[in-house]
Amino acid sequence: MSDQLPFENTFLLLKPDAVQRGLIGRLISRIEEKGLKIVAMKMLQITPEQAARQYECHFGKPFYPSLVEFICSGPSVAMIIEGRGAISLCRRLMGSTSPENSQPGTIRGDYSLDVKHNLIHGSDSPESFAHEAKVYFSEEEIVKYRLDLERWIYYS
Ligand code: IDP
Ligand code: MG
Repeated sequence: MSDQLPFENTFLLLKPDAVQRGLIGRLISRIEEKGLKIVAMKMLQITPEQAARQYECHFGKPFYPSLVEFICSGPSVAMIIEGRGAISLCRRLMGSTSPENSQPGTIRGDYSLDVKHNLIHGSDSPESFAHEAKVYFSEEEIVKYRLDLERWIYYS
């Protein structure tokens, strides 16, 4: 159908607070249960250089130094996700940045109380995805495969 959103990839990062709070499995389940496909995934300790590349759009903002310090403060889980309209869909699954606006039912709305410790990062545009994915993954680390379930998830 022509009105369906295109398949696209997005970059998600389960931040150090998600790992420390034992929420890795729960948050990945939300992505899988929605029908999205994980095409790359790794746990890593983010370096200040990687953090600076990922968050270069926020350089100079008051919260930038504490954001970089936080994102490097413990292991994170980096993922690339594929699905129809995956970028905006994952942003909706994540919920708003600010705790006052993140709705119950979203990841941040259900599990976070703080603008900084908000558990998850997601690309906000195809350009951000292209930039962020390169910080953490090589092309060879992105796996191309079909889920047998796809015909039960997508109208074709
Ligand atoms: P997003 O993660 O919802 O895209 P951005 O505005 O891109 O939000 O901010 C990047 C990250 O910086 C946020 O997820 C949050 O961890 C942190 N951050 C944003 N605004 C503030 C703030 O006002 N104080 C402290 N940390 C902030
Ligand atoms: Mg952002």
